[in-house]
Amino acid sequence: MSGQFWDETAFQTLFAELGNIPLYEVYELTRPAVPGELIHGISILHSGIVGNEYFMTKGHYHVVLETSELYHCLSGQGVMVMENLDGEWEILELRPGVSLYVLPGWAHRSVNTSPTEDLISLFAYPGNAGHDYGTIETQGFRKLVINRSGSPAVINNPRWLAPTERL
Ligand code: PAN
Ligand code: ZN
Repeated sequence: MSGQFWDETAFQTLFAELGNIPLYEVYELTRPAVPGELIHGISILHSGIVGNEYFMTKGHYHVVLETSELYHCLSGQGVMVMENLDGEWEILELRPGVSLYVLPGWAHRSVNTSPTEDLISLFAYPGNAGHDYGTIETQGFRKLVINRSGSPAVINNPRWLAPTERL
């Protein structure tokens, strides 16, 4: 996750203090990479803060942009940050019992906004989806979710880089 948080100094300080601790864990049943299969599993995103940014997943597009994903929150509280290559974005709440659909073509990242609890979600996506981490690594998400006086707030990502070329 180095380079993914807005406050890289805070990330490096935490890393130096705690070592290479996992911010999140993913357990999934791998299935053949074909459209008829559903890869599914559980994501456990721990609670914590880097600078004033909540612990979050790295986030990605699917390599096959036409593939979608279903999330169902089992426990905790958080949000799903989503955006597409046309510049649209959306941030939806995750709380126990909420199902959330990530549309084809939308990058997605989950963020744990609880001060104490893990954010635990079940997910399922097509076997052929694949993961493109590079696009988000390079340009980031347009929006960040930060802790402002104890509550989540959405801000523009000051480090967001517009793609020089659109697909
Ligand atoms: C999820 C994610 C999981 C971890 O299974 O892979 O939440 O997030 P990152 O992959 O961004 O590190 C999913 O969206 N699969 O497609
Ligand atoms: Zn995905």
